[in-house]
Amino acid sequence: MQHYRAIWISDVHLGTKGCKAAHLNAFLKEHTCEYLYLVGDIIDGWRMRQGLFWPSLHNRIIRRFIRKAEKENTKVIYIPGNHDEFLREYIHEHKLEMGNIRIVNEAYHETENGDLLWIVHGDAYDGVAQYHRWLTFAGDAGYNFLIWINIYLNRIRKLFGLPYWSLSNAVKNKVKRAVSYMFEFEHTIAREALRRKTDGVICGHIHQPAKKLIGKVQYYNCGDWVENCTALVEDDLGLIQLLYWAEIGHEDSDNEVVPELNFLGGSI
Ligand SMILES: [Mn+2]
Repeated sequence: MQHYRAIWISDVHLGTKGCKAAHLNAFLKEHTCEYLYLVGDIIDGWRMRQGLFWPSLHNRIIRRFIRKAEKENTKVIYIPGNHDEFLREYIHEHKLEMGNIRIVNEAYHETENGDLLWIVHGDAYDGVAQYHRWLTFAGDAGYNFLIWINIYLNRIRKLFGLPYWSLSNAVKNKVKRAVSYMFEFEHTIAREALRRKTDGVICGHIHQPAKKLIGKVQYYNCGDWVENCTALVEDDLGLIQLLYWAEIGHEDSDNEVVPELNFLGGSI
């Protein structure tokens, strides 16, 4: 059992096949904290509209959140994202409280060493969401498959006297745009954190775990529990670290459902 002052997770996407629920369940079981921030896209309401996928393991995650609030006296702060925006409707006068669980649009957190952090999911600061799917796709086995298809596609094009067309180059261009998209997002958020006179920002949304300095602002991104399985944690001295479940985890949480192909319906 490991204790932290605060834990931040985002982009769990419960209700989708891609959610690494077994890993998250094990992570929550082994960690306690004073503050648990759920930084958006925890429940995927978009996917649920297309037919219900809700294994009991996903229920267990929800029960763990409630259990932490009730039994471990953890203050749970749920900040909805764009995929769980249905919860935003419940936020009257900017907050909804149920015992130790609060639902708010955004929050501020003061670390043990006095730094003020702005906590927000981040979709409001996202210009173009679509490019992201290409980035997750590129590192994938799907990329090799694309190149293979490309060979056959061009044989057909040649048959019809058409010039060579590089599919993989087209994908690479998309990836470049995805990288600049993320750069845009991170800098927009950091600028806003500076405008709000905070020392840093903790967000999610782009499924890209990060802990870095952007100008004068500490930029943290929780990452996700679809691919990266990451969490941000604050220790008792106020030090914030980015944890990768792959590095701290155990093999017994390995029984996972097959993830969905990200590029088909991947949206953030
Ligand atoms: Mn999102």
